Amino acid sequence: MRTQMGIIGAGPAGLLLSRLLALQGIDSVVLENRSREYVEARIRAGILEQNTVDVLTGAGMGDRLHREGLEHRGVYLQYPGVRHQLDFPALCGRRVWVYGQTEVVKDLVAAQLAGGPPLLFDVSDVAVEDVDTDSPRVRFTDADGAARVLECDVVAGTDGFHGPSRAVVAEGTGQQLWERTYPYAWLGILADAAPATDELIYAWHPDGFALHSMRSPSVSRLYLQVDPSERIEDWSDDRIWEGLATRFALDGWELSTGTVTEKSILPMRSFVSAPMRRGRLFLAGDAAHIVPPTGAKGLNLAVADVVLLSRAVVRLLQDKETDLADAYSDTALRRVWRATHFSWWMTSMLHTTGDPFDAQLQLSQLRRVCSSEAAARELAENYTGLPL
Ligand code: RFL
Ligand code: PHB
Repeated sequence: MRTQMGIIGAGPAGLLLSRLLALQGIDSVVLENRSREYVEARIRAGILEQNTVDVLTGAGMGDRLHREGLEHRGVYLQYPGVRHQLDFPALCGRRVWVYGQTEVVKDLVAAQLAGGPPLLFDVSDVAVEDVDTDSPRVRFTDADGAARVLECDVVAGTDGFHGPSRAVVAEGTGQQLWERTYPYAWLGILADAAPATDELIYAWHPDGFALHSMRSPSVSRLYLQVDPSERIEDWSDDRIWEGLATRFALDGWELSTGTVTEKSILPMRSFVSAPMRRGRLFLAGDAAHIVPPTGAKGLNLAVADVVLLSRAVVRLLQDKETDLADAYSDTALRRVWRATHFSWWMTSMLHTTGDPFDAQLQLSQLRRVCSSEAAARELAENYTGLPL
């Protein structure tokens, strides 16, 4: 097999990259080691920046998003006795959308399978070779067990945090890694319950952080800060609802409850690797960086990476110019570090540590964001996404 761009991983980064390149006349093949059902059922992020919505719309992926997505003009920040709304359009002229990552992936997979570039599920043994030459290749075993070779001009490692591409970049470059593991985790549930709020609530509470999000007018997505050593088996639905009710408590307001359809515990970490390129292999999305979910940035960063990468690849393959490819890693990493700082800052402000001094600093910061337009604007600009 031969293609211009070999793409490893059919998460949002790989699928969108394939789509953006196809629109520019560049062919690609996407290789995914999981099944279509698995990829479409994975519950992850829920908030799209305005930039992400614009990119998806420009790529012809906006129909269902505009029909079913929920446009939000802000979020609530809560601490005991106070629930304060941040009005994003007033603060920075931008908004965000609630539309699950699973829905973005379903839309992209459907477009790809309806006449888009090849997308192969259930492949295994993916290995990238010769990335320091102009003709890299990807070896893999297809779903029928046959050994295959994909000859490429360029390869994208969009294979997430556990994929093989980052290690290939590390071998040939003096790769640098930065990492922070946080002493908290999120217990997340999906529930058949109409959200009791019009916009997301980020709540600080002495028992720990809680987040009220949603997926639709009838489905709520809720999170509780827990210790990373907690086991999901020890959290009955009643215990989760009680924890949520305590942390979101506010006079005159009541949480809606319903059947819990999914629950899991997610670790929280920050991770950045540089460079995001070795020769003709380019990393994008979670393959190169992870942020804790408090800033809602993971999926949006993956989209920002592939917008840059698609421009660099078009210029490299069509104009035979290397400038954008050479600038890709540094340009992407500047945005990655901004999102890494914002996500760390939101995480640090909202998660209790058990230290009373930390708690006073957090409450002081929250009061500041809720009373100073300058402080609120800083949060709003970062949350809604800085211009691409
Ligand atoms: P993805 O989505 O992980 O996609 C990578 C794809 O590569 C495939 N793959 C391979 N394919 C072929 N061969 C191999 N050897 C392969 N190894 C892996 C994988 O099966 C997968 O299909 O990365 P991408 O595209 O960069 O997208 C990034 C986003 O998925 C991610 O940043 C966010 O979902 C992060 N994240 C969250 N972000 C938020 O903003 N809010 C959230 O609530 C939120 N929840 C989450 C999350 C990430 C999670 N992970 C990764 C553990 C919850 C979870 C559980
Ligand atoms: C979600 O809806 O899953 C979600 C929303 C906002 C976040 C993290 C996750 O900051």
